[in-house]
Amino acid sequence: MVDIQHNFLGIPDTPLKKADFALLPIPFEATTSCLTGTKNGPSSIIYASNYVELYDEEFGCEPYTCGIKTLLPVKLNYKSLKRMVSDIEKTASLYVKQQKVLIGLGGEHTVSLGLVKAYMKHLPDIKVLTLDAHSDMRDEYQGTAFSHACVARRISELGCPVFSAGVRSISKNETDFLNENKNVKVLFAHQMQKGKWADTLNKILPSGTYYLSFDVDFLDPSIMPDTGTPEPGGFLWYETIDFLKMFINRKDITIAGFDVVELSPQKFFTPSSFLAAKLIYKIIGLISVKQQ
Ligand SMILES: [Mn+2]
Repeated sequence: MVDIQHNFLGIPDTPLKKADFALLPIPFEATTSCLTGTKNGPSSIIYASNYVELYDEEFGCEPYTCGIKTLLPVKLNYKSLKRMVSDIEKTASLYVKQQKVLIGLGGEHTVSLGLVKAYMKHLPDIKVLTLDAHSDMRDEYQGTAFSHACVARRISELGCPVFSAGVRSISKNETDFLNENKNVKVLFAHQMQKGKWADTLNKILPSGTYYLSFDVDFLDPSIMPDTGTPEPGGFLWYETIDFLKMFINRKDITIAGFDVVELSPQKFFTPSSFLAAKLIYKIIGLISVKQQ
């Protein structure tokens, strides 16, 4: 048996004071539509992260030395979805106000609503970029306004600008909502297939402080099959990393926090969970190398 620690990357526990990053597992699953299992996302990613190489050959360093604190999972009260969102907000606020880069580990996409609410309290001018196969702009889905399919709409209703890219599944009603709302912008996947989409997307994104919400179904199902609602025509590893590099390295942009959501591991360890763990470590690396 391999001795797996319950810290992200298997690193020794880091005191919060010494950590720039705080990783918050949120095993929230209440409204998944197709493949279930997002509640197992955080534990599967943390397990897989034990096998991620700590040294990053691109950055020439071990980015974990910036300090990554793995927090205890958020306690969720399943009696009320609204209450669950506010529990996430309350827990996240504790770390956002200490200016930690908070990493939300989903769980289904609804968790982003609680996380963004926490950020808006402390950084009212924050903007949200969501990379997602779906626009998540429904007013209601399967009888609830707190469905994963409504999360971007709920976030936009908080008054913060929402930019969404990679979308390749959207309803007529959501399209009407987009056309009527100026603080929501979508770059569709079909508009990103030709040429340098990373450039195009960066031109759309104004300067400012951002919260990045990464739904793993942004990626192509060939490299990310373990997700609730997989959609063909997604994005591959290097093009995604190239975009993140351009975005995070921009001098006029700061990333205050991010989440990785919607992993539904069909087994405890899958290549998808390893990919998600490596993606999180890459984003940590990009943010911490930029800060130095
Ligand atoms: Mn999605």
